[in-house]
Amino acid sequence: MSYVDEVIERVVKENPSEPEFHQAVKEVLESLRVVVEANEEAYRRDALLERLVNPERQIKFRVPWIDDKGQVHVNTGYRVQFNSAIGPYKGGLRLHPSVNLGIIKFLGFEQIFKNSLTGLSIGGGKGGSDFDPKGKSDREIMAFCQSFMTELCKYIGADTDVPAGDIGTGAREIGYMYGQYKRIRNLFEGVLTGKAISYGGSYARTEATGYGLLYITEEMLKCNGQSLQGKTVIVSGSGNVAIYAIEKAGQLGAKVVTASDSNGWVYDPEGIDVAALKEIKEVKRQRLTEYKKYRPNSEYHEGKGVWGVKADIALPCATQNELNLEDAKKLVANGVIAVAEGANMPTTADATEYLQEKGVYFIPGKAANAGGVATSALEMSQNSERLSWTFEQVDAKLKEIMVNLFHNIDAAAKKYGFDGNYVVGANIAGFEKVADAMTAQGIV
Ligand code: NDP
Ligand code: 2IT
Repeated sequence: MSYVDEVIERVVKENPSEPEFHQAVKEVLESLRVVVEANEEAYRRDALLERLVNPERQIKFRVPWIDDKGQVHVNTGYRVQFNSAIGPYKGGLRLHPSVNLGIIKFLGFEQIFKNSLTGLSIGGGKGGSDFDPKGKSDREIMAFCQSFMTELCKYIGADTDVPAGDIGTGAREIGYMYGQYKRIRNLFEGVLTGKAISYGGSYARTEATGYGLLYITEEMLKCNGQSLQGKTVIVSGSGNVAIYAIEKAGQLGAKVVTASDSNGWVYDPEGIDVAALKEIKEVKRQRLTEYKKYRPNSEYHEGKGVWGVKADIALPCATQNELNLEDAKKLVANGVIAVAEGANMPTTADATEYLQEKGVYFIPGKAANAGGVATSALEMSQNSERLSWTFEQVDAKLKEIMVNLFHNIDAAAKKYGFDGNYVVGANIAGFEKVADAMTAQGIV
């Protein structure tokens, strides 16, 4: 059996009930087959792939907190410190009832390659909790965040592990967690990113994932003789990534006609009103049903449905496995030319394969949404030098990073004979730097 197949088999056997982790490992290792075969003897001797798929450390802890009625709740907290070969662990904290160890491991594993692709010095990690922030008061959110950080603060630090936002964790949660970290550790340091500007946050971090997604999409289209100008775009989600993807798509001349949340979706034929979306989601924290009040000509539908809307480009920006084979068939039938993943692994494996077979340009999340973590690394740099760069400076660096990233994955795909396969390109380009660093650092 080939080395890649052996390791995939072991991962499935040794990590039962973690389907998302298996999915992520399979996709990456399948892509690496050609590189692994070329170095098989050394990699096998050093157990490089076994070390790559085993987190350096995984922490699981109890998070007790008290609700507004005095009832105590207990959630589970996680931090998976996956790989520190090229820098301190870096990756977000997800707060969502679906969180379990397998979800955090899939996200942490993806983060290794994503962070490597940014070209910056950051290793891979991820964390979170099965806590559900929906419907909680500010005080309850604070109680949870403080309890969560009371334990997490023992394992993180500005040069050790630097968490950030993800689903359910935005500026409010980062603020409460930062306050508790500082209080316990007595350190004012860049231990979290996605902070508000008033205490060490970076301009453009809020916008970075969505903006970066459009910068790389635009560059990819440009290199294939196309552009975003005049294109119709469908977006899923209505959170941090979706909102700023919609905003930047509009600035680059495209029209986004959909957004969604976990209850339903909106179709706005004149283009999604970003100011209305921000007010509903960022300020009032309401459901998308409210959107029609701002835009009477729009439609609201319960359930799932954005992938059935006719468009040129699809940007899944909500969650894992939200775009399946059936959805991919609809996209192709409707003439979609490009799919770029704002979320982490939103496209199922069979859907990805189908889209690629049909000639749809496909940029995987670890490349397409890397602008968020890249800007987090820029926030770390600013914190280290105790200076703050302007919005324009950070945005220009973000754009440069995304353009370079596209050319790196494109070149890696071409080098190994997979021209235009950005999945293979991203996995290989991300892996090479990490593998070199792991080899140089010996068996650790
Ligand atoms: P938010 O919490 O801000 O928004 C998430 C959005 O996705 C909401 O509209 C939410 O709807 C929807 N959603 C979440 N879970 C589900 C689900 N199970 N089914 C349907 N809809 C769902 O998160 P972000 O925008 O930050 O994250 C979105 C994706 O982007 C995630 O995959 C995340 O890992 C990834 N990502 C985020 C980065 C960042 O910087 N924030 C960076 C790179 C990737 P509802 O509110 O109803 O739950
Ligand atoms: O998935 C991701 O890359 C993030 N949630 C952002 C991580 C970060 O450290 O900014």
